[in-house]
Amino acid sequence: MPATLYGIRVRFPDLNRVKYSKLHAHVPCTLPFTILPVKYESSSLSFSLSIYNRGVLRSHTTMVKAVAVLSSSEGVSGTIYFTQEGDGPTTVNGNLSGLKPGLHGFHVHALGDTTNGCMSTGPHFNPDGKEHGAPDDEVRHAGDLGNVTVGEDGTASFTIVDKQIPLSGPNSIVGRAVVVHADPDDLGRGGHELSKTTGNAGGRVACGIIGLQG
Ligand SMILES: [Cu+2]
Ligand SMILES: [Zn+2]
Repeated sequence: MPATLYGIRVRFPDLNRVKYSKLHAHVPCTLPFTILPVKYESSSLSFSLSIYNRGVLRSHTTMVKAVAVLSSSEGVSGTIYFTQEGDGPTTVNGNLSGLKPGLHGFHVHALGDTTNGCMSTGPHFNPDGKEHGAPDDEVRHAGDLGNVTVGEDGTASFTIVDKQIPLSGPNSIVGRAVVVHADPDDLGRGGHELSKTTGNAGGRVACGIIGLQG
């Protein structure tokens, strides 16, 4: 049964006011919803979108973006971007350089504290008190993002989509840190005494604090 959308209201946090635009044509959509193309006029990439049907709020979506700039005394650098739409998974897009080729453990650690370099970022972010694991394991730390693969030129570009690292709410990773390790993460399967806590991924070669991005 087609419904009719009478308006779309978009809230831009950076403008601190509500913009309202009426659709001049009745737009048929199939319940529950068809996502309509909306032209975002804001330079901000964080926004919320509310869709009303006859004055009743029918859909509400927020987009949150965050970024971490990684650096280290060992010549490793990179930028990691995070985006989350509504309560969906978080997409992680990263670029790293200055690393040795091969696999490197890549985690969200609990603290955004770099007063003692990457050492003070705490353990893997683990709000549920679980053991270390692989990203697709039932038993894992929320911060367990597995490994990134570095090529012969020392760089890595990667995309990770994960459901356990939200950018808002009680388990938000904003204000925590991303850490790149010297060695591969064994994903809890290595049989080493550290496998179930850190994946035996070795030293912390670079890290960056995850901060909100406009
Ligand atoms: Cu780590
Ligand atoms: Zn872990």
